[in-house]
Amino acid sequence: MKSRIFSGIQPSGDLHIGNYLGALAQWSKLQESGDYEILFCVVDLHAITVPQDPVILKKKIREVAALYIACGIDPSKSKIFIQSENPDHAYLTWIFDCITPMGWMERMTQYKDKSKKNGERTSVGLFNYPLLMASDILLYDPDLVPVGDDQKQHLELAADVAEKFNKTFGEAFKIPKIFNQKETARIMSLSNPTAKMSKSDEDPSGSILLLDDAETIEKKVKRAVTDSGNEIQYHSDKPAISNLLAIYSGFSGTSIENAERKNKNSSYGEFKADLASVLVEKLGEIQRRFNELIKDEAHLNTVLDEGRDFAHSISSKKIELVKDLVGLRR
Ligand code: ATP
Ligand code: LTN
Repeated sequence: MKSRIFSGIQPSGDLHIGNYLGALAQWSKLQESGDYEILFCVVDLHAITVPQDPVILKKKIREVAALYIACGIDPSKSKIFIQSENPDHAYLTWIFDCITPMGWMERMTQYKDKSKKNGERTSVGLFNYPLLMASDILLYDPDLVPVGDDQKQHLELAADVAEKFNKTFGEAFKIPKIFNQKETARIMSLSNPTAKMSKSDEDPSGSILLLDDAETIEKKVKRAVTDSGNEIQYHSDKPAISNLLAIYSGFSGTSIENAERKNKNSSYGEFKADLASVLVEKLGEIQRRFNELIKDEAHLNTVLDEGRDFAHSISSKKIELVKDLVGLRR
């Protein structure tokens, strides 16, 4: 039997190059190895842990699914589905709610950061977010969960919850493993290299979106902050240039060392122009495929129906086992 992979992205905003390098590009590489059975989910139930406009959310759900495919996920090799179309995710979350100590959840740094903004108005769902993520994963017994560095703590929680369940009720879940590539594991904001590039960042100049046009990309790269000095060098003292080098390396398919060597005699301005052209070319290809896919509603629906049915055929067996172990039976 092939090893299994599970991962997901929230349709909570516009996907950016951090999502591409930290998630989508790695997913397609894993897919191309042919070694795995793969499930990729559009995690819309996670998106509503913060307020969303229903009309925009519907659009984003389809958009993210189409972007998965445009970025290289091939529905004949990997299954793509929408989280809210499989009720097993929310069901298992409730079971996990009931066995997870509050103390484990209160330690989650993403919750602490995100809840600062809204204080008392923060939703219970945002607090609960890591258990919905644990359910996404544990329903499918994946061997690998490819996510960016920022999700490591959530993965560790999922492993702890799985262990706790197995110990309390009997073996039901496989302990998941994180998978990421170090250099592209965390792409930083172009306007603040100490903060990660993020969909929910209010400053649009910090992120390059997968659907940005050429002119916008060029403008954003040109305005990206740089470090003092003038060497194009990957170094902890040079967080801004290191970030641009990581992006360059990720999009041109060359190593960081090669990217440094190639740009050794370039000025910051020349390096940025080179980076912008690499981005415009690669994102242009993605956008052409995306525009085709988003027009063909029937095709996308077929892909998502098939993905949902496949996912449910696996998760429903897990739910039956869990109900049995917990004692939820007549
Ligand atoms: P939000 O800002 O709303 O939390 P996000 O931009 O962090 O969203 P997610 O949907 O939470 O995006 O993440 C989708 C995937 O992209 C995850 O695997 C995550 O680790 C990865 N990812 C997100 N941002 C980055 C980044 N800046 N660098 C590398 N990977 C990232
Ligand atoms: N929280 C994740 C998105 C996510 C996910 C998952 C990733 C939700 N459920 C299951 C991997 C597996 C994030 O990247 N922000």
